[in-house]
Amino acid sequence: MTAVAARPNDFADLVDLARYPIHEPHGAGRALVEECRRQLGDTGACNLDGFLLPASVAAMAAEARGLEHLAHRTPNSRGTAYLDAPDESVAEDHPRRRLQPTSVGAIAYDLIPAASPLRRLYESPALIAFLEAALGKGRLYRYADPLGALNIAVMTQGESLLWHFDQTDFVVSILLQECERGGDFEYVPNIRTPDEENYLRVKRLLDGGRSGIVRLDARPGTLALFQGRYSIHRVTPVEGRTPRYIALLGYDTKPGTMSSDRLKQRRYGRTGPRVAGAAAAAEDRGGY
Ligand SMILES: O=C(O)CCC(=O)C(=O)O
Ligand SMILES: [Fe+2]
Repeated sequence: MTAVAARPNDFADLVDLARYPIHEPHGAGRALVEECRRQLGDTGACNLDGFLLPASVAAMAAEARGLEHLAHRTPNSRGTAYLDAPDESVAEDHPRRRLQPTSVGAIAYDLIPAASPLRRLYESPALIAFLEAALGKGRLYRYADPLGALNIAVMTQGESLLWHFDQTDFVVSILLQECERGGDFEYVPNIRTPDEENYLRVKRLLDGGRSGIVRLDARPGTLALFQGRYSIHRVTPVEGRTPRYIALLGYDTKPGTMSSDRLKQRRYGRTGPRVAGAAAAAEDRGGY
């Protein structure tokens, strides 16, 4: 465990600390930490409903709305469940070759203002200390990625995210705004293991089978921990005029982790600062 002191004032106005005493993972928050570990062990996911106080959900959703026009969009893309190029050496209907539609917008970290409450929560050492306790993977570090470390995914009417496995061990997300219908996060717990890809089950799922699918029941303000490397997941098509906003908080067990330039280019449409002004603003915050 780290020796980071609890600093509840980092986010006492943002998080419902009475319900989720995350600033005391070894004290009042001990039972919460144990519950998170149990849920993660059982299903690979843990949902903290009402994690954010209602006023902070509203403030963060309003902030996302104000930044939405800056989101990089990838309309009408297609990808495989493994987020790799399709493998031309296998049969056409093999999961490693199957392309699925996917479409999402992403607001990069460097576009989220210095005074943002979401940024303050993400950059708080006390939040990391809680996540270290809840995930039990030893020390955690925020991503070093100036674009992807913290980002907000925006999905509008008709957009969906393909069935896929993550290339990271876990994701921390906070739903900021839900859409009117659809936009559900669905997953199949542990459909593959480190030793068994289980292509048959993955193929059945890609063919439309519903066996084993669980829906993660998130509401605005829910913090979710999700281990997506072995549990395939997707977001169903968004319906209605209200966009779905979800904040994605990136961590790794090693310091200095960056996403590849290829991934940055695809998700954010660039690999470096957006404009000269953005670079200067980043330096003002002490750089990355
Ligand atoms: O938007 C979501 O709820 C999930 C996002 C996701 O699976 C991902 O970014 O890998
Ligand atoms: Fe994912």
